[in-house]
Amino acid sequence: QQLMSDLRAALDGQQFRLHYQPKVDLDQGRVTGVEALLRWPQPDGTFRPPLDFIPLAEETGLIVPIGAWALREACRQTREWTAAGLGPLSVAVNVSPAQFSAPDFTAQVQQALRDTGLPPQQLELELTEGLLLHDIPLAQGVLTTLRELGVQTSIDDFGTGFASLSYLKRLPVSGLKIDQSFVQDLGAADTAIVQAILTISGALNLSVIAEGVETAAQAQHLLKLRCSRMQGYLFARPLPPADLPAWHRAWR
Ligand code: G
Ligand code: G
Ligand code: MN
Ligand code: NA
Repeated sequence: QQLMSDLRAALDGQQFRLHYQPKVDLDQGRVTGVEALLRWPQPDGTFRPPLDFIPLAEETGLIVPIGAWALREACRQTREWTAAGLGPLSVAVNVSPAQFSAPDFTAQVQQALRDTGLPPQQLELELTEGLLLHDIPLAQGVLTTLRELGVQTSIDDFGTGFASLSYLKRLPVSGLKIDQSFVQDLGAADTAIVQAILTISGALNLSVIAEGVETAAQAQHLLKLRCSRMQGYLFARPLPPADLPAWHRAWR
């Protein structure tokens, strides 16, 4: 199929890029890190959106080498920023199910850290509920190894999957990302859900960040609920790496 051979060619030709979306802590008034998001530049100057090709890449297994490239590149770029004095900055990399279940996944993570010199504490891996619940014993093993390495892990799009809260105590993750759907309106039901997530996170000692914050009103509301870590268009869109240092210096 055409898309698949295009993907393979893009990988071989090192055409993929990463953009980086900042994460901020409004209490601390600082940038805590960035999330790396895969971009596929097209000849006409546009970017083909990840949702267009990640599902097929996942199906065909191509996501494994693409993901390995993204992991290494994100570590390399963040180490470079740190060396340039732009820190301390953590980088979050999205991990797909096929990547996570590969037997050598933790070895890959270790290798990327070793090769780039990025301290493990500066790397975070974003995992989805579905990925974690698909094979809980496997997830427990991988998460435990990552924790021993000092790598942070978070559950992405939290609240949209089918994770029973009881699984949270069996999965050694370091944080949760509140899905943007709960942030959009923050009506009575959403507020209650966000409060519940914050309460359980406090009890389990998990970090929490709200995603998809687009307006000052949403940010105010989240602050009132005592959620001070946020990510979203209000602060910055995913940025090409060349634009991050200037954005970082300008942000207060
Ligand atoms: O910017 P946005 O359109 O970037 O991302 C769309 C979706 O693609 C999100 O669910 C995001 O988690 C996923 N995604 C972005 N980059 C990567 C990546 O490097 N690996 C994987 N597995 N998913 C990614
Ligand atoms: O699945 P994941 O949470 O990794 O994907 C994040 C997705 O959300 C990316 O496509 C990213 O570009 C997008 N995104 C980031 N901030 C905002 C925002 O404030 N509003 C909206 N609508 N999307 C956002
Ligand atoms: Mn994510
Ligand atoms: Na998310």
